Amino acid sequence: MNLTRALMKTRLLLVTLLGLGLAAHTQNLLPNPGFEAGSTQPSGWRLVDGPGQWATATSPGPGRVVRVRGEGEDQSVWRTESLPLQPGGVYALRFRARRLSEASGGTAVAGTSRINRDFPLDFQWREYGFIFRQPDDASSDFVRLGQWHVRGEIEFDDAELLPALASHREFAEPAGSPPLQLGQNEHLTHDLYRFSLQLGGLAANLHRPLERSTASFNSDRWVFSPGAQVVYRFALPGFRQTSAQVRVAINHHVAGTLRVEASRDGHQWTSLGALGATDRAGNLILPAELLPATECYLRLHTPDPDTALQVNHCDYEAQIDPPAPYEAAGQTDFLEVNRGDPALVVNAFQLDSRRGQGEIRLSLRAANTSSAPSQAASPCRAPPCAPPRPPPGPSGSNPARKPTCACR
Ligand SMILES: [Ca+2]
Repeated sequence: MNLTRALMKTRLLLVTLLGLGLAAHTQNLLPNPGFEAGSTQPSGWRLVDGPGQWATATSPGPGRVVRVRGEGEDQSVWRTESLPLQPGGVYALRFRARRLSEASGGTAVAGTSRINRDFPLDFQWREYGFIFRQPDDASSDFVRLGQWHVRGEIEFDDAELLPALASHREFAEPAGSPPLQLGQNEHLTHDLYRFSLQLGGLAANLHRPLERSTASFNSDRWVFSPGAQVVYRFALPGFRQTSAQVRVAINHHVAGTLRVEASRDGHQWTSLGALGATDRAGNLILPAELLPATECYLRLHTPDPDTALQVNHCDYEAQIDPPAPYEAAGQTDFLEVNRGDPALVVNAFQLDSRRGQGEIRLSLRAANTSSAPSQAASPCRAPPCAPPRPPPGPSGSNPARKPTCACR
């Protein structure tokens, strides 16, 4: 298979990282991920909010699964105990799931207590997943798999939570300036830079300009509670932003005001405007005193004690000087280490596919966190490339996950 053609615009690579003479350990952060262990309930998981079942899979399958049952206007979830997730950490959550034959309406829900994504599911076992960035004020959290407003039953198996890394495309020009990075949904065209927020993709709330956040997230929108904030940093080394504007929209409003602010340093904030019950969207212009600048900060903030609103739109646009000598579309790649030497921690990586047809070069930077010296004899192995999604099995079957999954 031609690896270059197999990789999509957003590339995801799964690798095993081995130290010399050391066995590889699983990096899955979830307990009992296949739900096979336990006596009266699956070890490491418990049912909350509503009904469900630890069950044996129907039809040929690899053993036990967890089910949740809904009456159409309720929710029920299986959850782990608290996991030591890193504030601001990037994670990939993956699982297989299906609806049982009588189930209708509603959706499966999956994520942490702060980051959720809905998955409508169908009647065949399929693999689902997404990548997300934990809020910066969440020092620990749990993972949940469940249903919301389903009438009937759905079931889950083979859950996986892996730390992930993001890498953004680098551009060396203009000469003499630090490398310019552009990620997914960032574009540079002549004298214009654009960032168009897309929250419904594989990477959910993670984008290169995201600096920090304490808002929660649901499927394709930021969820603001009292005191929450989301800060973006639009850094364009080598280019001065001479004018800039942002369009922000509230998609759901119950109470409170969304304050939109800008800054040159991320500390001193200047108000651009406020959105709320009557003004749910607006084009806001950065004032002249903040420009020109090579980087601008944007803050969405809900300081009011009575706040409940959601934001699904945030587009930033800046005139730049000098004009870019090229047109550039950003790209973000993701890497997960599924097994490896626990002492070797990958800090950064880069995928380079511009070396010719059919060749992808993966460069890793890893640190040895143990006191013992370590030599990586074969530090990185990319398993064979797999199709974007395994072909669905016959209805009612529970085919085992493919043994390795390289990129999708
Ligand atoms: Ca199982």
